[in-house]
Amino acid sequence: MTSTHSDALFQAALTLFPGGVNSPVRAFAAVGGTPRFLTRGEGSRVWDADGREYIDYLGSWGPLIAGHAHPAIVTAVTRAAARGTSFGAPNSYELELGRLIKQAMPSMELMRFVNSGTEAAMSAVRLARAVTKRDLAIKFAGCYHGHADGMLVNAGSGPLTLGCPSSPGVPAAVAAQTMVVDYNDTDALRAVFAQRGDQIACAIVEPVAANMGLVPPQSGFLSELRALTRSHGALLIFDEVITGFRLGLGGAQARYQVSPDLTCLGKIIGGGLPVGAFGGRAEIMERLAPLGDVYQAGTLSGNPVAMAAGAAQIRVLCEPGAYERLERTSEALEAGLRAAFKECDIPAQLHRIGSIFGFFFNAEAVRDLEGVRRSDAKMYARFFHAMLERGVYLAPSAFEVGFVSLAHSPSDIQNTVAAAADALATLGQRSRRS
Ligand code: HOZ
Repeated sequence: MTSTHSDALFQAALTLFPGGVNSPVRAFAAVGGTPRFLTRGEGSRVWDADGREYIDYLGSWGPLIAGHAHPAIVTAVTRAAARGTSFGAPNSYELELGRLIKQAMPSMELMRFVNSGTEAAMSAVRLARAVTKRDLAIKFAGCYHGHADGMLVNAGSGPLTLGCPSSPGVPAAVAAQTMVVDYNDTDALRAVFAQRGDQIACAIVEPVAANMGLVPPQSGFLSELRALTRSHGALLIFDEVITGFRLGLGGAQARYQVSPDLTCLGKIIGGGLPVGAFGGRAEIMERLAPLGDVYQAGTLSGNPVAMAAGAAQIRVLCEPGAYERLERTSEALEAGLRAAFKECDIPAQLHRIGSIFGFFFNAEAVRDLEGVRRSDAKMYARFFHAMLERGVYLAPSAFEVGFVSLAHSPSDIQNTVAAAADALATLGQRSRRS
């Protein structure tokens, strides 16, 4: 299918931005073809520069849980912007969003707003190192915590998609301060703590890994991580950039009943505007400047327009029945997709937790990055394009996830399932022929 206006825009973008994009995962590099330039979003739908309409499951990589251009969020943004777009000074919008977050996640006794999940994770790890007076950080293979130097070690998301999970440019001395353990490997974790427990400042984890496709935590993994960090005097950092406010108001920590020392939040608390936050126990957070000596700052942090958008979205999520409705919609999508996969003879694993879902074209169960790597990314690319042609927009990478929003209707789900059944039937025939 030709994509005339998107093609032309992409050619122009190539003259301005490396690879034509301002974030690598957008470039369709792993699935091939020209990225669609999107011109409009409303509810569950997006439209591209050629006027094609798609049912969207990217949701701007997760934050748009209420759907595109939700009226309450648009009104909040418009009102706040009319009163000033930035002050670089305290403002009352910060208080409102801060209170909503603390109510939902009581482990965040004190928090600081930043501008992205990257900043949140980078600052949380720095704080953990200062508090514990130790340097080593544990991260898990295939988890992604943004692109700060120390976190670009065996990382998921774009680095995994593009084949550079440990990026050049990160000094070896910095990378050496990050120890990588396999996700869900409790034995390896015990061994690492047994060997170097007194040097470990923190373990940072996506409680549900969602940047290498969707890989749920196995029973006991998070509680053992909590126990080991606590008993060795290390801090536990939950990166809830994807799971926060997505798996329920209390995020993964409420769902799995494991309370971290520090939590990182990202784009979802900005309703689609650039926001992040990190927070946790007061005695830890009080080490931050200006109270303490750990420096962290940002001119646009606590930006009034972004704060207003985030608060408006959280208020939508607090409406009675919001998460129940999201669960019902997501269940229907899962059931329909499972039936479609069963009909075709393409081996696949479908994972879903709440409104997050992901596919692996793989006959075996997937529980870690090795399993993820064994899945057929080329088949995902074919499936992605087959869905795009049928009006369904999925993440342009086998190593990302899909998001259901409150705006997806029963007929969106029916249409998506019908598109998947048709796409898989075609791909199944093609793979039998080849
Ligand atoms: N964390 C996002 C994907 N899981 C990344 C989006 C981006 O890198 O643009």
